[in-house]
Amino acid sequence: MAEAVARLMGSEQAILFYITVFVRSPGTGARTPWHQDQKSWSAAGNDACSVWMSLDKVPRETALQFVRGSHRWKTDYARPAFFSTRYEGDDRTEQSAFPDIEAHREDYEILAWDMDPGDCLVFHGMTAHGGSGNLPAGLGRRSVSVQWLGDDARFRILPGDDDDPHISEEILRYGVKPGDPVVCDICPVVWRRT
Ligand SMILES: O=C(O)CCC(=O)C(=O)O
Repeated sequence: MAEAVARLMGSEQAILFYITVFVRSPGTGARTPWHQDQKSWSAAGNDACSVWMSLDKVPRETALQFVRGSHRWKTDYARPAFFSTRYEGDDRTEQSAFPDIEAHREDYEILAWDMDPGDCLVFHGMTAHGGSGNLPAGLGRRSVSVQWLGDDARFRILPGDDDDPHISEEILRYGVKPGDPVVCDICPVVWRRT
């Protein structure tokens, strides 16, 4: 996977940033809100991607969906509220509100695929995606999402609640400073072009 993503990013190296596991029990109706992964990453750069793999069969109707070309959007959209709560005084009005893709699906080119266990989707860190879930009765889903960084990705500190997962403090403890490549014991270079 490391070599594949490095080549797809056009990078000399692939740095393992973190791994997420999603477990939806059968009948889960909660859909994943539309979002751009990198808006909650304590790393920014064009060389950054996620690899999403399901361990179960994924029918297209409940698959993770993507807005084609959204990684090139020029607007800096706010991170939509995910599983977090906005608190009083949490004022981030400088960013435009994330578009309501679900209510205006016809305005976007939305892509999704049937997938077999082990199939992988690789997408840019800024590609808008969501809409998955809403599983029919009896069907569960276990998926793994692996976040990768490449040559130009740099460490940054995000406001508390946006840093999700909350790993910046840990990365700081490993000596990485804002503006540095995010390379340390917990974010290793897994593949390097020789
Ligand atoms: O599996 C899902 O529904 C969410 C996946 C996701 O948003 C991600 O991997 O970034």
